[in-house]
Amino acid sequence: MQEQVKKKRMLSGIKPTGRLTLGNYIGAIKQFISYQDEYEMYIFIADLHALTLPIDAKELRQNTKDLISIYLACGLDPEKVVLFKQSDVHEHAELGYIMACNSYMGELSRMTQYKDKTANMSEKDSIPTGIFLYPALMAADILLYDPDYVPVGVDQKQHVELTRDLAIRFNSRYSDTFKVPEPLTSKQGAKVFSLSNPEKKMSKSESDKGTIYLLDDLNVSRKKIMSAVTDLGRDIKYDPANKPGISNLLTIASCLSGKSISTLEKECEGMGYGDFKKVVADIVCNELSSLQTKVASIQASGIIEKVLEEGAMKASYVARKKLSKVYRKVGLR
Ligand code: ATP
Ligand code: LTN
Repeated sequence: MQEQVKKKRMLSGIKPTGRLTLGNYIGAIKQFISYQDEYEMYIFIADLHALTLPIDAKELRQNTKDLISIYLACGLDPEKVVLFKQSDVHEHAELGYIMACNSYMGELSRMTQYKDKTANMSEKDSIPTGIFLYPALMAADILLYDPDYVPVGVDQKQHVELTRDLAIRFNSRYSDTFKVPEPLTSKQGAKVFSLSNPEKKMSKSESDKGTIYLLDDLNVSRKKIMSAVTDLGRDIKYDPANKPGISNLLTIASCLSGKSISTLEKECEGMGYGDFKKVVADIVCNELSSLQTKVASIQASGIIEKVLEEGAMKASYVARKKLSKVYRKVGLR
C-alpha cells in the first residue's frame, strides 16, 4: 500500500472590521484558495480581533456574514478547509490570556500596527488595551493549531515573527509545547496600495476613494479606478520606486487576470493612461461581478450557519487538546 504523505498545516484569518477590499482579496483570500489542495488548512474569521477598536454590533454581525460568504464565493471549500469563527472556539481567548502573560510591554509596544493604529489618537490615556494586546491573541490563534505556515500580507509578518518569539520563549520555559510557525507572503500582490495614495496600503478601515470594496457597486469601483492617481511620464512600466501608481494598477491587473506584468506591459504599450485604466477597470469589474453573483446566492442558500457550526466543531477538537496541554504545563491543572 502506498504510504500517505502527511500534508503540512496552514492557518490564517481576516478580521471583520469593515467591508472587504481588493487588498484583502489579492493579498489574502486568493492565496488561501491556491493552497487549499496542497495543505491542511484552517481559515477563520477573527471576530474577537474586530473588537480591539470600537465597532458597532450590527456592523460587526453584517461584516462577519459577508466575510464568510466571500470566503465561500471565492472558492474556499469547507470539505477541504476548516472554516470557523474565532469566537466560537473559546480556547482562543483563553490561550490569548496566557500569551499576554508571557509577553512583554516592550515588544508589544514596538509593533508597527499598534503604533500606526494609535498614532492619531490624541488622548493617549484612552488607547484601548485590546489593540495593545492584539499580537498576544493573534499568537494564540496560531499556536493552538501547530501550523507549519501562516499566509499573511507583509503588514502582518511582524506579528507572526512575534508569535515565533513567544512560542520559543514558552517552549524553553515550560518544555516543548508549540510548533514554531513560518510566515508566508506571496511575491506579488503582498501589498496592494491605495488608488488615491499609492504610497499607502489599501485598507478596509480607512475608507476613501482609494479603496475598492469587493461588494460595492461596480460603477463606483470603475470610477475609482478611472480616477486613480498616476505618475509623471506616459509609459506603462512596472517601476514601484518611480511609478508607484502605474505599478500598483499593473499588479492588480496581473493578479486578477493571471497574466504576467511583462505581458501586460507589452499589451498596453503605447496606450495613454486613460485607456490603460480602462483595461484595468474591465479586469477588476469582471472579477467582482462574478464574485458578487456568487455571494448573493450563498447568502440566499442558508448554508452559512451549517458551515460555521461544523468548522467550529473541528477546530475546537484541536484547540481543546492544545489548551489542556498548556494548562498542565503552566500549573493550572
Ligand atoms: P484594517 O484596515 O482593519 O487594518 P485590513 O484591510 O488591513 O484591515 P486585515 O483584516 O488586517 O485587513 O487583513 C486581512 C488580510 O488581508 C491580511 O493577511 C492582510 O495582510 C491582507 N491585506 C490587507 N490589506 C492588504 C493590502 N492592501 N494588500 C495586500 N494584502 C492585504
Ligand atoms: N491580524 C490579522 C488577522 C489575524 C490573523 C490571525 C492572521 C488574526 N489572527 C492569525 C493570521 C493568523 C490581520 O489583521 N489580518
